Amino acid sequence: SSSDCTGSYQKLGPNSEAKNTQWVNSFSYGKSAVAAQPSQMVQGIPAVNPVNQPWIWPLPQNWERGSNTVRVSKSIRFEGKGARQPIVVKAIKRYQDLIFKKEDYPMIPYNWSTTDNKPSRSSLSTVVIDIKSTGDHLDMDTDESYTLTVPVSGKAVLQAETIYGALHGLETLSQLVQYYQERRSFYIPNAPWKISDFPKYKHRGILLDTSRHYYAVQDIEKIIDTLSWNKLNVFHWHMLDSTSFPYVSKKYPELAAKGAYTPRHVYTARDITNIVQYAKERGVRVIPEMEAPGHSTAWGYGIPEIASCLNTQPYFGYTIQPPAGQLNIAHPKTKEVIYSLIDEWAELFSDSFFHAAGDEVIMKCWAEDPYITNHLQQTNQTLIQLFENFVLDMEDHVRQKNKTVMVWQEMLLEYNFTLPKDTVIQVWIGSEGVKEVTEKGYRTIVSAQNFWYLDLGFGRPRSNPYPEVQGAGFNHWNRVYSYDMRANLTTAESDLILGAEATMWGELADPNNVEDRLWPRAAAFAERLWSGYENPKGEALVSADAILRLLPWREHLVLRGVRAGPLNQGFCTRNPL
Ligand code: CP6
Repeated sequence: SSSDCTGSYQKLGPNSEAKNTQWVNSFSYGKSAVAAQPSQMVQGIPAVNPVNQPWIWPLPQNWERGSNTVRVSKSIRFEGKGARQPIVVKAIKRYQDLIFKKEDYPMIPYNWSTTDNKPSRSSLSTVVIDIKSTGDHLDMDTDESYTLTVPVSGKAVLQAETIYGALHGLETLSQLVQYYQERRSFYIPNAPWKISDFPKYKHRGILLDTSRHYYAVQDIEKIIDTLSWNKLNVFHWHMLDSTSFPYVSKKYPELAAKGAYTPRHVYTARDITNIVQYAKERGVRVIPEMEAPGHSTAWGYGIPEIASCLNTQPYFGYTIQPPAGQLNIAHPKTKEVIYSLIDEWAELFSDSFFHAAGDEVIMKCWAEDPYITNHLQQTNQTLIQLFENFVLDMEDHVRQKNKTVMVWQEMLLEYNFTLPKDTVIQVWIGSEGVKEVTEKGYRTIVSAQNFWYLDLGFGRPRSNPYPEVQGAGFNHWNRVYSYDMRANLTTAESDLILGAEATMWGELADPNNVEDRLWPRAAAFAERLWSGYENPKGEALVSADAILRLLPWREHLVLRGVRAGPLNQGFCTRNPL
């Protein structure tokens, strides 16, 4: 029976009788499936009862609903001062389309036949948008909260502190609307609704690597759309790496001229400005990463004197991956170039965060470069001192632009450089790193490679640290969802977690497979970051419940044009029995 689809995610607890029959309003699994729904006990924390969840992804913090069905007018209007703010005007246009995108719902139609909802006589034709603050500034501390009420009759009200909260509210509203196939029209079931929502973590991002493989501007914009639908708010742009230098610098055009894969595989200042604006209109910050001084071979194609061990053959021992080459940290020209690029990016990328990298440098590349060894002798310093000075000067230059500096964990944990306390440390190796960084009192962004490196695909079977999580040896959505980045932290330490980023490194991903790699797994990640590990009542959010919302959410992403991979056999998402 269809219960097998969800049964494998369930941990049968002592209170496994779910008596609530409201489920039929929300899920299309057939009665037998729901009869088997357990209310779960997860490590002593009572879990959210799956039969009481709305079809919203990520799950809102607080929600109440009733038992009336309200028809939604196709000419739904948005009014109020908030609805006239330019970014909101554009969002309304998008959502007027997205709300009614369910006509061809591919699988899982909303299960109306079993609903015990009373039909409301009036229909919803107006949403009042009320936004407290004016302005459109977006950064990590932007208030993203919103409240949404949908009455049985009369106007719906969307209230938010900022336009960005209002955007999230529009997304939630779009998810409340369901298509009724037999009646060929759209309804919101379970009105009246009262939702008051906010994110658990402020920094909720995806890293995209556009150096190993190039992504066209439209490819990037499509990813940004999908981020916003999942209430993710950071696009970490890992634009540069050893393999190609696609940025067309104003001051040093030779870098892209020689370093890009082809003259067309580039990002101009105009492309960047467009992407930053596109993202902002969807509540997404764009944080640039200037990958240096490692992973930077391609800089040397345009300006050879700023590179060490350029294309050394064989590369083994000189770099993590080919081609060999990283920045010559002793050469004055290197600083000149890097500071100019920082100046250009500080303008183009308006965000207050700037990533100064520092990952995976290989000492042998510098230790065998006569330019560097001569310099070390003349200046009477060690290679590590030279490295530290280079890195701290670079970060200082970023700080002078009034930016918060982000770096990879090696800067603190491997080299123990004297980083200012406001530096944000991105952890990528393992969860031990989260403990070490926060113990030292630094703020952190977590990108645990065993769980949130989505470019690595589903395979790579490894020892399974969560045997109770079905399929956790493979990095499928459930494993992504299972990772608790607060593990072993004190409260003070876990308060230093600003959020997390799932990564899409580029060695094995390009625009042809990126959507399948990202979705729906990055949606599972997104719910952890937005909804957290427990709801405000202290009930755990567990995968056995989440799957009941994630299955339809994946279908929904497909409807919106995203090539999201399937979560299970089609059998599990077919029409109800
Ligand atoms: N590129 C850069 C990479 C990686 C890093 N930096 C990476 C390392 C290990 C894995 C995946 C990606 N490809 N510039 C590390 C931050 Cl498993």
